[in-house]
Amino acid sequence: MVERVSEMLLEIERDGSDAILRYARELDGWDRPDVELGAADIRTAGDALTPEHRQALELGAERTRRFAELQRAGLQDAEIELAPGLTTGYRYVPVQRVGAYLPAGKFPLTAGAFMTVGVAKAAGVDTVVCCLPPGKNGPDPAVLHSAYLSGADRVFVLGGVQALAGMAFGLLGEEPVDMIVGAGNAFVAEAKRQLFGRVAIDLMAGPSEVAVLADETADPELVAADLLGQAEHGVNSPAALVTTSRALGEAVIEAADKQLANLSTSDIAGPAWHDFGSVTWAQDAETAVALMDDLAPEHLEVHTADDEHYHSALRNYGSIFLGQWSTVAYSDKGMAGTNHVLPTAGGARHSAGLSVSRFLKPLTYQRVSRDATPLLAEAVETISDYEGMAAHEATATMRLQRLREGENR
Ligand code: HSO
Ligand code: ZN
Repeated sequence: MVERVSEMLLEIERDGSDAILRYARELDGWDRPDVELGAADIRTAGDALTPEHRQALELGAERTRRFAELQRAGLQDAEIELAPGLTTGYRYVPVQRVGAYLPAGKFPLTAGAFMTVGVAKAAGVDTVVCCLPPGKNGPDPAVLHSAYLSGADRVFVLGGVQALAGMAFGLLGEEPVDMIVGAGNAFVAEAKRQLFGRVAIDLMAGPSEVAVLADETADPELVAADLLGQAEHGVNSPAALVTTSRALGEAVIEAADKQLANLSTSDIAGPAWHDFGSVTWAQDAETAVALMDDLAPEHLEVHTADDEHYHSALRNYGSIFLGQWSTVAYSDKGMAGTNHVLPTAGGARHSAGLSVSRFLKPLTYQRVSRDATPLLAEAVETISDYEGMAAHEATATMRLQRLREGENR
């Protein structure tokens, strides 16, 4: 697959839009002359949905935007005078062009648009281009409507490697994007990995994960439901329970089996739970925290008598859900406002999920006054001299000379 993707990328870069349209025809079955949707198609996609569905999506778009705005407000430009006449600072500047991939897959995950397009727009990104693969009957209307609600600037009905190539190389009448965000199938992930460097990416997402930390006060049926709720993502989706209560652990195993028997997606959640599920007993709260921090799950639920204790003690997770009333699906679907693009496979040990800050560059500046020159220039002469960098040294020396000559420029 690595080779196939790299061949496709090279070919598309060489042949441009023609190659993209050919792949759209061959791989996506899209045989219209154009892959870009017009403004009217985008605006009216929601007409195919029920009013309740439209309302739910509007709520998700709005909450996700408000949460992103909160984070944006927390990122303040700042300045400090480090020494008399030496002023340094930074200001947050948004990335100009972002490409968002909205997958179709076995489930049309509509909230993906809120998390990528919506958050990029909240950060102030000028242009967000979206690609979504067509299903049997064209693009999914709910995904399209979500893209519309999130403020997508241009939408292409394009999937897979050709979509990522089109965005990164700037084909189809688009300029190249600076960053590609959003998850897709294995080919999309591989294309994203190969394009990284040429463009920035959000993160490399593995199978979706959930972990629950529960004590004897937890409701085993809710815990089991929430574990299966994410096991449903794929047959290799890990779902872990860490509990300080053996009885609770046993009750959850029993409840999960019962629920699986009636779940329409048990062909996915069942194998995931049996092959990648786990129940671990921890002898005390401290051990439970250590086990969880080691796991560093994408989603972490806490169902205990003292959730806030765990909230302050835990350090490694993508997003945490506090108390039995807070379930992962609320964030997944955009209802909680938080981003569901989160690190998997232990990535939470070193990174956080996608947020407005990913689209903002804290650009630094410095302003040195004439009077501050000796302070900087003499030290730079000394250091450059030691390093043998004569041209660097000269930039400092010349300024000291100007100063001595009494120049005011
Ligand atoms: N849990 C997925 C997101 C999602 N799940 C959306 C359902 N809908 C990755 O965080
Ligand atoms: Zn999910």
